[in-house]
Amino acid sequence: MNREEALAHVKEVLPEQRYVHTLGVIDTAKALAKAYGANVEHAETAAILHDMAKHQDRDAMKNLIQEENIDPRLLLFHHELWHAPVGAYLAKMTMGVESQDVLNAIRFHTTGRAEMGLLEKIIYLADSIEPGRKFPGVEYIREAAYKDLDEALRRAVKQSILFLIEKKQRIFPDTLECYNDLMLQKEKNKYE
Ligand code: DGI
Ligand code: FE
Ligand code: FE
Repeated sequence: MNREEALAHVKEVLPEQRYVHTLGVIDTAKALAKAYGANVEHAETAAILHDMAKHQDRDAMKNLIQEENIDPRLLLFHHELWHAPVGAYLAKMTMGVESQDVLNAIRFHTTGRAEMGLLEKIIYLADSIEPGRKFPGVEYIREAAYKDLDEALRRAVKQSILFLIEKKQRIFPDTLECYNDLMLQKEKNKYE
């Protein structure tokens, strides 16, 4: 599956607004990949496909998580989290994506996790700051994006956790582990 076919597929399965968001994530992810020396083609593939499962049927996603031995804790949390691991599964099974880096970037783009790889960080951040994103605090994250990837990520994860607390939603363990790990790296750097 080449880039054009993948893009045509997501255009087909996503509403216009989500497709436009995806185009923004592609541009931002490619720019970040260039800035930080990541594989630009991998960044582009992950960006194109990151939300491919966003509009999948909820029961179908639930069944897939159960049948394919995807992290069962997901089913105890908000269904918004499901499209990321389900997207990674579909990218592999229906789009022929083989790169584990690309699959992990799709899988963890919503929650993050501890010890994220470079491509995972880039896709998480691109999803958060693409030009269509308008939430309060997005400028503060954008300011750091091309200067200090981890600092930008800390700001983005913090914003996401604060948003969930405001909405009185539970926070998925990977999200908290992502935040803790980024803070630990910062503390380590301070004392080095
Ligand atoms: O798919 P997008 O809208 O582009 O962005 P996304 O994949 O980051 O999904 C964002 C949604 O996921 C948003 O509604 C908040 C929700 N979310 C992210 N982390 C958590 C979460 N929801 C819960 N309950 N817990 C989390 O840790
Ligand atoms: Fe998403
Ligand atoms: Fe997205």
